[in-house]
Amino acid sequence: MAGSVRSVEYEQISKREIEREFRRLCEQAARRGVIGFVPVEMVRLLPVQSAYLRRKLDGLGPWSDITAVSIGVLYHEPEILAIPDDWVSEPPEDGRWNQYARAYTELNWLLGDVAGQLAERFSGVAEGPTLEGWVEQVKHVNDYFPHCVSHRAFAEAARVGWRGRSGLVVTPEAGPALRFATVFVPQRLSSDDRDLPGCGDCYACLEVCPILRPEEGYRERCRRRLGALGLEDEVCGICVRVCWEAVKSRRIESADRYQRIFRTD
Ligand code: B12
Ligand code: SF4
Ligand code: SF4
Repeated sequence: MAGSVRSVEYEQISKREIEREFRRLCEQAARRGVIGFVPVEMVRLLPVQSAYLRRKLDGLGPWSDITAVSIGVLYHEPEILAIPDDWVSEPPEDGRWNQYARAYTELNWLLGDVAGQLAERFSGVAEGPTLEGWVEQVKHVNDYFPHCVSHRAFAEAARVGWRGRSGLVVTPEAGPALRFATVFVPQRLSSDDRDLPGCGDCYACLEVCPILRPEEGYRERCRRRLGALGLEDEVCGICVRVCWEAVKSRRIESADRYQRIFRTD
């Protein structure tokens, strides 16, 4: 648990205050962010992840009082445009794809820092964006699950975005072109509701990726591809790129409707 929990134990935490602090941290990093709230007990988790979370939040107070704050930090447009927009088995020689790999590493670092600072400030507990120093030990994708909670489960429940056909959480503001972390705070805060358009009749991600067959369990094959591509970090992201394009092309309406994005560039 971060910081001196007891010192602010009886202070009321407000959503606006958390949002303000998150906005400040995003501005400092010249990145854009999205945020949402959901009581932790309203989120459906794999049993193994639920057990992990209960251990992690032990001491934070009654389960029914804990709120998950889902935070997302967006990629810059050139970083997403560095991903190929069609299927390729090997990276093109121009090395451009690594711009996305480097942004991935930067966002992981940034989100870890932002989540840690929010946890410190609001007497909470941070779940970082990824499992650092683990990849080498993973032999199967299932090895990840007992050691983390799904940020997508919280982002989806907090209505930050909808669950796309790709399995990714898709936001009206940036499609899936963002990374998530979650901060758990010891106070029950209400979740905002908002209409999310959903995938509609789009199938772009399923059309572009031969691995992405949700009904056939794509996860392990995707994991192997990320390693095999040999980029500067374990990424691919073609599904992210095509979805970003798909959402962007119908974003005119959403951009006006959704105000939660923190514009800093
Ligand atoms: C393991 C992992 C992978 C694995 C496995 C795939 C996966 N996503 O599960 C591999 C290596 C393949 C992978 C690939 C990718 N990943 Co990944 N990955 C993770 C990681 C570390 C854990 C995900 C996890 O816990 N999955 C468990 C599953 C089961 O969770 P879930 O699908 O959300 O299901 C939940 C609910 O639906 C519900 N549920 C589902 N089934 C059931 C059944 C029962 C009985 C119950 C009760 C509940 C339940 O509970 C589940 C668990 O909470 C997260 C980081 C994190 N801590 O969240 C990133 C994360 C999911 N990855 C991410 C990304 C971007 C990618 C890639 C694009 C790689 C890249 N960066 O280029 C690809 C995309 C693949 C895809 N189309 O989804 C982002 C997603 C961002 C977004 N917009 O959604 C995350 C959130 C990282 C981050 N910090 O932002 N990833
Ligand atoms: S590409 Fe289209 S179908 Fe796939 S997740 Fe994005 S909006 Fe949904
Ligand atoms: S990240 Fe995985 S699911 Fe997405 S396009 Fe690449 S191989 Fe397919």
